[in-house]
Amino acid sequence: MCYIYFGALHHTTDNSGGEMEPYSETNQVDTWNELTLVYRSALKEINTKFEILNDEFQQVHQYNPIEHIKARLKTPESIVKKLKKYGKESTIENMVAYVNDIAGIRVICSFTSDIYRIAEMLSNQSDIKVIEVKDYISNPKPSGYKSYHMIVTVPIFLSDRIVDTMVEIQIRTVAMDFWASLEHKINYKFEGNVPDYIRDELIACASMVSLLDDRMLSLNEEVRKLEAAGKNKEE
Ligand code: 0O2
Repeated sequence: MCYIYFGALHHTTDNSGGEMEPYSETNQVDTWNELTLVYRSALKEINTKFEILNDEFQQVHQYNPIEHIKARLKTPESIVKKLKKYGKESTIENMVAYVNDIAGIRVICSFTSDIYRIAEMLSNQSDIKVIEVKDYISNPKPSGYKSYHMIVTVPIFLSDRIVDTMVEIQIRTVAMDFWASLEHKINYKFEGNVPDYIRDELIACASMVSLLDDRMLSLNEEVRKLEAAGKNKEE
């Protein structure tokens, strides 16, 4: 049997905890298929974790912090493009070593406060290893982009080994997602050369998104306070 060695950040052990040997001359198609199986499994694991947290929230607090979840595997074309951007050759070893977002999951929340709550709950799970956090909510990108990014690994239990597999998680509000989707489409349309006045308008819209998120959060908190006061009166 051949084993795939998933590079430094994708730690591979056999089921008794022993280290596996790096692979040498494996058929590239088999390797690719095995890799995508592992990344797809990692997406399923993380997706389930978020669903469980959402269900528990519903039970305990009577509301769902997560509006919806989108998961995707990066296409081979996008992987090659990213490797080119990093000045790396398009090999499977480089893809595993340098492309952190082959498996990507986007979690859309109702309110900014939910983003931090959900991120913390996931980070505290014992099988999750947080590799990197980028908080573009506290520190938005110059484009106006806001989102909370985490790179984590999750163990995938195969028949004969455990593979710690990397997943990029982006957590954002509905409003942030709306902005990011349009901005992404505009950038794509203009191939990165967006006219200044459109760029400025996008930055202005990003400020409005932040304002909207803040006001919706305050509104929600006010309603919950009234609900709690109503319940206290009944008791
Ligand atoms: P795709 O097709 O969405 O996956 P990296 O690009 O990963 O080498 P970087 O830029 O430091 O390094 O990573 P970062 O900041 O964590 O961003 C990764 C992803 O966040 C991007 O993936 C986008 O999905 C999203 N993102 C980051 N900045 C912006 C932005 O200004 N606007 C929008 N709409 N999305 C952004 P990819 O690989 O670029 O693309």
